[in-house]
Amino acid sequence: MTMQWWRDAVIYQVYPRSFADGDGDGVGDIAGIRARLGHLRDLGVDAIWMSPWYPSPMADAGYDVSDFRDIDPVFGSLAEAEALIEEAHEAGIRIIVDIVPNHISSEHPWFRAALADPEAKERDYFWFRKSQNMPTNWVGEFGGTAWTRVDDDTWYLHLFTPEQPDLNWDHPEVKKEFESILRFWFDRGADGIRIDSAALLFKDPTLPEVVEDRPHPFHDLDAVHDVYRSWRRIADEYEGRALIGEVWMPDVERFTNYLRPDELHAAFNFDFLGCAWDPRLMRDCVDRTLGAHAHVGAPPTWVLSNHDVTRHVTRYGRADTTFSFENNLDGTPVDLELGTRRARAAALLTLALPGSAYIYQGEELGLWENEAIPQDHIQDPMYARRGHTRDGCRVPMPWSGDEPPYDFTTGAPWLPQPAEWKDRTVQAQTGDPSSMLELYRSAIRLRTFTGHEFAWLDRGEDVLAWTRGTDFACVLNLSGTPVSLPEHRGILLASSPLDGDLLPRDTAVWLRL
Ligand code: TEU
Repeated sequence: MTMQWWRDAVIYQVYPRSFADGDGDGVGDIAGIRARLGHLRDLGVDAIWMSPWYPSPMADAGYDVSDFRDIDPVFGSLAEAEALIEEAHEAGIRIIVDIVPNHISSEHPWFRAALADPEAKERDYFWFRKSQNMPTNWVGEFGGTAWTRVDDDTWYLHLFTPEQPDLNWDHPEVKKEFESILRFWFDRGADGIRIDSAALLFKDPTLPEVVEDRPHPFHDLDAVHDVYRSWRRIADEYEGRALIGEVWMPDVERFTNYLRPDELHAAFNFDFLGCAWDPRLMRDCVDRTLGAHAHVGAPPTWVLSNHDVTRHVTRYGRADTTFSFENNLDGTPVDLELGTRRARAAALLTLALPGSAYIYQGEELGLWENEAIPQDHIQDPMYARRGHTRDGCRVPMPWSGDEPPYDFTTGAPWLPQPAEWKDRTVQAQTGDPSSMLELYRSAIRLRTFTGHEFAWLDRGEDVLAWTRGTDFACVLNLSGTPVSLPEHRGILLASSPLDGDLLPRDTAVWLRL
C-alpha cells in the first residue's frame, strides 16, 4: 500500500465499549481489543478507527471528553493504548483515533474553571451569554434546547447534551489546544484522526435564529476550513497521516469543500444511509459520489453502518430501507433473512466501488439491531430527547459459545445481546463458506483491483453493473427477478448462491472478465 493508504483502505470501526472485555466488568476495553487483534488481521482490514477512549463521564458514551491526552480507566491506560498501536502496526493495521473538537465534557478542567468563576479566562473558551430568556431557539442535534441556564441570567450553549458544552472556536487557545492534541496522537503513532461533527465548530457570534435560505448560524461556517488547513499542515509534517471528517452535509458541493487538496484527506459519505434499496437511487448515489470526489481529487468513501444508525441488516429487512432517526424503532416488521441477503450484496457493492470502505464492528458478522433493549438499560442520551436510542447498534460483539455473553466478557455485558446470535458468533461463522464473516474475509482478500478504473456496464435499468480495469466486474441484481450474467471467465465471489447461470434478485457477484 502506498503512503496514501486511505485512498483505498478498508477501515474497521472499533466501538471500544462493545468489542471485547478483558477484565470482566462487562464493558469492552483495550486489553480485550489486544486479545482479539487476530480477528481484525484475519479479516484483512487496513486500519481501525477507535471511537473515543479518553477519560469521560460517559454522558454520551465517551463523546464527552474530559482529557484528550489519556485513556479512561474503564478502557485501560495510555501505556496500553500505546502497546495496542504498536501491536496493530506489527500486524499491518493502522490506527485512527477519534477527536471531538466541537465540544468537551462539562467535567473538563476548562469548563469547571469557567463555571466556578464568571471572571475566569476559560469562560471565553465557551459560549456563555447573559440573557433573561433563552438566547436563541436553536434546537440541539439530539433535539431539545441547546442552552442551559447556570444562574439567573447566564446560559451556555451545547449543541448536544448539557454535559457537552460547545467550545468557542474563535478563541486562539481553543485552536492551539487541538493542534497540540493532534500532535500528541501523531507522536504516539496514530495514523489518522477521525474528526467528530466536523462541520459544526463555529457559530455566528450574533446568534441569529435559524431561518431557511439564510446562512446557518452554526452549521458549516466558512471559518471551519481555516482550522482544517492548519490541521493539514500538521498532518503533513508527519508521514502517511490522514484526516477523516465526519461531515453530515446534504449539499455535495459544500461537502467536498472539506476535501480540497489542502484540507481533509477523506470524509464519510453517508449517502447510502439515506438511500433506499432501489436501483435508480443507488446508481444516482454512486454517480453523485464519484463525480463530487473526482472533482476535488479525494477518495470516495462508503458507509453502510456506524455507531449512530440502525444496523443495515435491520434497515434492509424493512419495507422502508432508508435510515432516519424517526423511522426506526417504530415497530415496523423486519425480515432478517431479506435484510441479511441485501446486506451481503451491499458488502460486495461497497467493497467493489472506487475508494475506501468503512466496516462498523459486527457488520462482518451480520449483526442486526437489538430493538428489544429494556428501557431501564438504555444509556443513549438521545433517547430522552428524540425517543430514539442508538444503543441497539452498540450491543457487545458475540465471539463464541451458544448463549450470551458469547465470550464478550466473563461478567454481565453492559447491553443485552440477543439469544439468537449464537449462529452469528465469530467462532460459528469461521470456516463456513456461506457465512457473512467468510464473505467479508474473501471480499477483502480479493479486493486487488482497487486502483483500476471504474466504468458502468449496461445491464438494464434495474441492474447495477460496472467494471474495474479490464478484468473485473461487479453485478448487482435489484430487479426482483433473476437476470443473466455478462460474459465472463469465472465467478470470484457471490453474495448468495447463483441459480445456474442466472443471478437471483438482491444478489451481487464479482466476475473475472
Ligand atoms: O455524531 C454527530 C452527529 O452530529 C449526528 O448526531 C448528527 O448530528 C445527526 O445524525 C444529524 O441528524 C457524532 C458521533 O458520531 C455521535 O456518536 C456523538 O453523539 C456526537 O457526534 C456528539 O459528539
